[in-house]
Amino acid sequence: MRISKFTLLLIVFTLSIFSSLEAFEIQFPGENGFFIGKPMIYVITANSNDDKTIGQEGTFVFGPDKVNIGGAEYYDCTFGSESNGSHFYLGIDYANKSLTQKSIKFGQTKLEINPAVSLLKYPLFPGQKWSEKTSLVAENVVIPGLGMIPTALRVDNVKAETLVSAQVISSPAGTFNTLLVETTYTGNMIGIPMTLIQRTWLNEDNVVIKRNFEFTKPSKLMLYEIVLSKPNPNPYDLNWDGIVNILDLMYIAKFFGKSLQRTMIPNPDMDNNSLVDLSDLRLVGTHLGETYKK
Ligand SMILES: [Ca+2]
Ligand SMILES: [Ca+2]
Repeated sequence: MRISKFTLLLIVFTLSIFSSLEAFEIQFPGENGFFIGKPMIYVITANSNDDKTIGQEGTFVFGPDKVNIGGAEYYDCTFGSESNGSHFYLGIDYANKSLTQKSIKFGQTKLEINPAVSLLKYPLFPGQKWSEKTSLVAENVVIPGLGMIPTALRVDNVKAETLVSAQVISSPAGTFNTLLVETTYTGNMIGIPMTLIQRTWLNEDNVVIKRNFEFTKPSKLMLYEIVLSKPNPNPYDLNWDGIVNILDLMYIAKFFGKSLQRTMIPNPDMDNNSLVDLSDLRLVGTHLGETYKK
């Protein structure tokens, strides 16, 4: 009897350790935490507008340029590949510790969100949810096989419901513990029920590992999906200042001897053997002096 009680306690204790490892929280990172102006490299895994872009790598940059929309300032966040460009107009709301989404442009297609919705609301943790009302106006919508719709599509009384959950996901950049932030937009578009889901997977350092947009109604259609392709935007420039020098070696030294449980961004484990050691230092050492476009 005693032993079984003890065993039970041990199981509960072990489970509580595991669940606390699983359930991490992302705090409001402030302006710097959005890596403003730092390029991140993603690969396009879905694009209903142009499937030729699938497999292409592109660069996402959060700002630094800002635009004024309806009296409020938003960062002009861009994603560009060889033949495709998109803009996301995102605002940092310091008062409410959130990131707001105002407008999106995929090629010629424009989507206005009025009022702006909370894309991310900090702290983020599994089980957190929020709900907002908004309206959507889509211009120059292209339907595959049909071409461009000549009039703007307006969807009023849109319900935007967000749910946060924990997920471990793999991308070409590595394997990450992530929080999946999933927003379901539901409304009626010219009398037809519409559901659009926007998903963002963030790692513990507030870096987007994967993002997609999918229509589940009126029909299932993955509009767009990008996945993080590299943990270091420029391979040997670990502090992202455009040059490989002593500062990059110092970044590796900070983690020297450590075995990494997950991929870090930037990643000091240059040869991806899960251990930060001399061979990682050597790899950066052989590229000293190299410069990258900022
Ligand atoms: Ca550097
Ligand atoms: Ca290594």
